[in-house]
Amino acid sequence: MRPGTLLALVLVVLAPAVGRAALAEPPPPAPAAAPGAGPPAPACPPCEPYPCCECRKPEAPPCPPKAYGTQRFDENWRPCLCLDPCGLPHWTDRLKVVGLTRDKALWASVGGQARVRLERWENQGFSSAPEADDDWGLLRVRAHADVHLGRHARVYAEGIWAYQEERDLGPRPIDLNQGDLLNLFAEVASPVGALHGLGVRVGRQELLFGKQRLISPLDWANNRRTFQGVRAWAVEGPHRVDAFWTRPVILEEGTLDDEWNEDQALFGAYYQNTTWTCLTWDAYLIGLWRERATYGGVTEDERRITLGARIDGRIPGTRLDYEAEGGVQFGSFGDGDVRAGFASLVLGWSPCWGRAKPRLALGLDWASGDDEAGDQDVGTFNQLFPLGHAYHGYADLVGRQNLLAAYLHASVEPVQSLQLKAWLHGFWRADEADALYHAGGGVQRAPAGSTETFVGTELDLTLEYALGRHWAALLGWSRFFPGDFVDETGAHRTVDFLYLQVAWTL
Ligand SMILES: [Ca+2]
Ligand SMILES: [Ca+2]
Repeated sequence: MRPGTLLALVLVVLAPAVGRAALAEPPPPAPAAAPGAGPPAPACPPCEPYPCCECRKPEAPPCPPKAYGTQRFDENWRPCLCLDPCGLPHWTDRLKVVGLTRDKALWASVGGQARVRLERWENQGFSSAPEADDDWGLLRVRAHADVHLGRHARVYAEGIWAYQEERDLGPRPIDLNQGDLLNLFAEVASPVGALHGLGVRVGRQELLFGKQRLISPLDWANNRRTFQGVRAWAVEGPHRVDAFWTRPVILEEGTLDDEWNEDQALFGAYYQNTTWTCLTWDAYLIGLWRERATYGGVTEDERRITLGARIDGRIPGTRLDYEAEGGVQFGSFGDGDVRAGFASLVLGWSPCWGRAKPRLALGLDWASGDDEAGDQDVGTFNQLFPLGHAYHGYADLVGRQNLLAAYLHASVEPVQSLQLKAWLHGFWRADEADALYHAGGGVQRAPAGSTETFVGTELDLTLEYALGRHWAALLGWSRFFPGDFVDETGAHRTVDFLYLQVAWTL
């Protein structure tokens, strides 16, 4: 793709977004102050220390929901069902509560998303080969229908069409899908938002747990990840437990040809506790059975259990927040044992410096590696099905396996809905006998006898702009500076990644 073509594509992508800016829905009117209620609240709330920790009180679900969900089937539009459709804030909201019978006992919610991304790479794979400099476009469209039968049953269907253009080395499996089902499930459950209840969901379904470190629909990929099986849950006030048994779905580029992977099973139980306003915590057990998995050149059947926990909170009386997650993995690999683990810590500070909502954070990660290749004992952590893109640099050169990593992060919001973010990462191999893995979990670079552990540093800069609930734009640049290990084991050019993404969601 020539630079002129790229620029034209950018303009085509941006034009509707800019045009829509003028036509965007007006902000909802400020509620009129009741007589004697005093002056209206300032537009920008004062920055104060985080309040004391209290028991969380149940809140009535809002209409419309505050935001569209990463998984669209998690959105709760029922509170809008009995309102005057003409009174809903945006015309697209009327598509969320379409009565199919006069009494609306049968009703549907429809929606979707169109997303385009342009990517420009230099020195892919640390190489100076001709195809290492490349640019391409990605386009995908998703559409869903959520049909409710009374208060306790629904059928949810979501399709995807994903397309890639101009990649010299051809499309990757995560790029293409000429029409397939991301979700198709039937569900019987207590009403959404009920304080106590049970539910069960059967069919093809996306999965997302915690902060997506281990299980995620991987929204960054053009072709999202999905699973097929059964999930059941129980909710009792602030306690929720989910149990699931699924197989991952193999993405194929043809129409309606995605099928579950009979060689793999993902199952487990995930508990979430939201008792307190200042912290939430989760605990989980996840099993992954894989036929013919490969570690260190050895292929065997893998039986791996992950036992983990996560805590996420704010420290009352300060502007400090934290998040920690960790776990152990055990099981078998052929006749050998699996012994692995991971830990992740994030410490954040949101100082009261002006109105730009600054935040500074420090992150540390460890994921175990293997200390001896070629045998059947595995020490390599298995990152399972993560949103790898979110954690170890946006160039996706590093994954959560055999890894020591640290990063510094800063973000500001100079004007409303515009966010500037920066990260500086450092990466090391946890064990010198094991490989460097990429964000997809595969081997990025074999150890090749190197005793160097320093993999490199990466600088990530992003500019995010959201226009209401519907438009979102993302401009980003990443540069990866190879370290001693990459230098010693092959091509070692500095990698650049520039991208622009625009999405419209309804
Ligand atoms: Ca397909
Ligand atoms: Ca080993």
